[in-house]
Amino acid sequence: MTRCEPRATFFTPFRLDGTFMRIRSRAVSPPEEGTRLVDAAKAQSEFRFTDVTGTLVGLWSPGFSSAFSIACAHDVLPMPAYSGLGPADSAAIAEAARLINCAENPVVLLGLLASKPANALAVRHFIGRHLPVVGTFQAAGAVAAHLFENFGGRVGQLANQPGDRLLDSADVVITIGYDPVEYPPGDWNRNSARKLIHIDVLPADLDNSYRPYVELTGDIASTLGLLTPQLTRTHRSDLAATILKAIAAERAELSRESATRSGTPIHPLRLVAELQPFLSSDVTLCLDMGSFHLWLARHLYSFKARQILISNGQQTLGVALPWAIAASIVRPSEKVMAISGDGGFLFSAMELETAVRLKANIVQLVWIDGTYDMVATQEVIKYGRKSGIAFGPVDLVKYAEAFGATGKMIRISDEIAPVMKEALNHAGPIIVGVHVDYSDNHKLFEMVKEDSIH
Ligand SMILES: Cc1ncc(C[n+]2csc(CCOP(=O)(O)OP(=O)(O)O)c2C)c(N)n1
Ligand SMILES: [Mg+2]
Repeated sequence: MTRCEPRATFFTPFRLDGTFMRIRSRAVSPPEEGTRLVDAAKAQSEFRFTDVTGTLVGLWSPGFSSAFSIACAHDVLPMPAYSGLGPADSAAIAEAARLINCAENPVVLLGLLASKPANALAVRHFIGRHLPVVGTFQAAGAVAAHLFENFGGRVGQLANQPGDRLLDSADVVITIGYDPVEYPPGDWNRNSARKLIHIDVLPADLDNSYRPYVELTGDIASTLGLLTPQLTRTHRSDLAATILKAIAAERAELSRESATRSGTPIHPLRLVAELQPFLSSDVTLCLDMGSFHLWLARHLYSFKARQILISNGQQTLGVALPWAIAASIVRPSEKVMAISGDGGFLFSAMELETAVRLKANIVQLVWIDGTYDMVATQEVIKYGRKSGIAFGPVDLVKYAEAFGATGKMIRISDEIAPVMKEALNHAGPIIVGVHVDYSDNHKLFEMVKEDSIH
């Protein structure tokens, strides 16, 4: 703009359509009626976006207008003409393709960076070549709905999931955008002779249990863009097809059974089943850490990259509400849901003040059991008893009201859908509490491979 318009003496509206690597914008907060423009402009928020596609409109002001406006377009920060990693080495890509093509039973393990929207698109083409796939919690949403039958489910934290059976069966594992902290290799690949193909922006973090045979280091989407056309596989292996069929049957059975659980307090699987329809494509979900998060991370599906943001890899308690506030700023036209346990919620509950001040459209659901259950359950497994995990009752409705927010309780399972519907239509932050039945939580931690308990 500044290069092409320096001599113009007229106001010029302009429009730019495109995908923008980085955008910084400012906006005036809604002023009280009667506020002078100059005072209103003092309270501005700045927003930063990356990798956004859309339309930018502006008004270029000529030099003579500097007495009453800011002349020209603002100076822009100089951007590199080209930046980015580029694809991995072509010989390494060819070797990876050879290995995948001749593997008996290759399985893809998706990690956090696979759920970056640009990468997720390339991942979909890649796994569309008859490649069975599992994903860590952080890869949520990377597998599209039409590839669901290829998807063994989410894995992580404990090696006891249906997806772990699929991963275990592999003679070649292709990791994409995976960081060991998401699911330590010692938990899923200890003493294994299978070959690993590592596709990431960074070289592998080597470990006794993670020694890739081929490393494809570079931009993930462009690397997959070169690798996918070299694949010649025409169908899934019989072994993978059998495991995936069994997983699909278990999934169907679980969702049938979940929908019929109607006791009070409410069973986590009923909550998951009732929440699933609310995960429409215009909703972002931020999860805190705790037993509740294992129920959701394993059983709540998403087919949109970066729709479910999952706290794991030793993430700190209390992240859900602050994440939700941030998400509501970055995605102003979407509805944001946060889910926390009662313990984790109290770690950052004072941030409700921020949410109220920003009028953030957030539904914060809190699963109430009066304990730090994830710690309690693990204490019982390790030491045979629990200690220091209980805390007193908190009235979440009064807490919300004390901040000028709204609070609601879900008392029985038939209230889940109507209360959530009302909460999602509510303007501004709303806290929804629900008492949960954790009597099955020990099952979350059972059936773990002997050598992966730590
Ligand atoms: C800052 C911090 N302290 C401690 C932990 C360990 N931790 C993980 S889960 C958990 C309990 C969470 O309790 P709650 O939020 O009530 O969820 P629940 O397990 O009861 O579903 C704790 C203490 C942590 N992740 N972060
Ligand atoms: Mg709790």
